[in-house]
Amino acid sequence: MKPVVLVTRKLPEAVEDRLRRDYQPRLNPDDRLYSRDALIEAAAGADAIIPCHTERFSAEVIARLPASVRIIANFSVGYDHVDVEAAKGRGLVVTNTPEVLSDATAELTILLMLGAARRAGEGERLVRTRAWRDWSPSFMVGTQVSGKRLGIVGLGRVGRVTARRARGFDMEIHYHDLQRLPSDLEAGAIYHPTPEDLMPHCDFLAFHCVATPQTRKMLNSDRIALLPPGAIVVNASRGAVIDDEALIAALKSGKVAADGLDVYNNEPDIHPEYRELPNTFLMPHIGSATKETRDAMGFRALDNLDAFFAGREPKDRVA
Ligand code: 8YV
Repeated sequence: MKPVVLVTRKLPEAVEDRLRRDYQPRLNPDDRLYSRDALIEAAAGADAIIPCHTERFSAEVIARLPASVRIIANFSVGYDHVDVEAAKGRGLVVTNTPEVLSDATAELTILLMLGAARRAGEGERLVRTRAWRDWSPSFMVGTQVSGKRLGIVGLGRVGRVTARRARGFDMEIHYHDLQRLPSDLEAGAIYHPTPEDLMPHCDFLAFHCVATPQTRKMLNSDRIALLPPGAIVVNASRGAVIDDEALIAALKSGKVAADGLDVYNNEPDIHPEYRELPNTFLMPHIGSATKETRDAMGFRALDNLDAFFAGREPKDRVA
């Protein structure tokens, strides 16, 4: 008997085709969002779940999952939506989809840097609303990206691709991570052992770290105060790493010239002031949203499922 797999969201066609071939999938063709209770109900009799970051597996949800469920094979690299300790406690295997989305997420980060620095949101709004009337040497003057210093928090797989792309703009790369990387991975990036050491070197600051209790509100008012005046902040990791009130105050005062955000606290009900400010460049959590990457994420989740049901260790096991 093929294992039963609950798939919480509509996945790319090629991924769903493979699911139909190898499993008994419970698909979600209308892509409706499951409530917590509906998710638990839909998992009845399932052997596995493929969720996205839109489903939260708190300790309470994990405790209520039917005993038949043995693996959560996430369609995401981030797994902060899963209480990993609770999963381990129940003997549930958890996997993620690293590597395959690094290029797409780094591309989006570069877009955020360019969009925020060159005021792309403002410019687009001006043209679209027919409010563009004139041109002058002082019109829509932004911040040049080329040759500036980019500070990266978390020089992991995505951070390193962002660094490579940014070098194409002759940027000098600085980084903070829990540990200094070997020099072949650093590729000339300058290590700072604490976020406080990193901040003064960031004309641009990009987050590529995971959301944990330790990184929650990592960008707070004390650290913003250490940034050079007119720094630009971008985030394509998780909203939790930013203290929204502190960043909004800095965007208003000009201490931070602009930000580019793809991820937020409490998505999609983001802090309303981000929408009101002119110097924010805002994307709706689309870091990995390319056809190539979404296919690859699905296949990677299925590779993990295939290994698990063949009695092998899934490659991307995180619990
Ligand atoms: C996805 C992401 O869009 O993989 C992640 O961690 O944040 C995004 O790339 C989303 O999480 C898919 O579930």
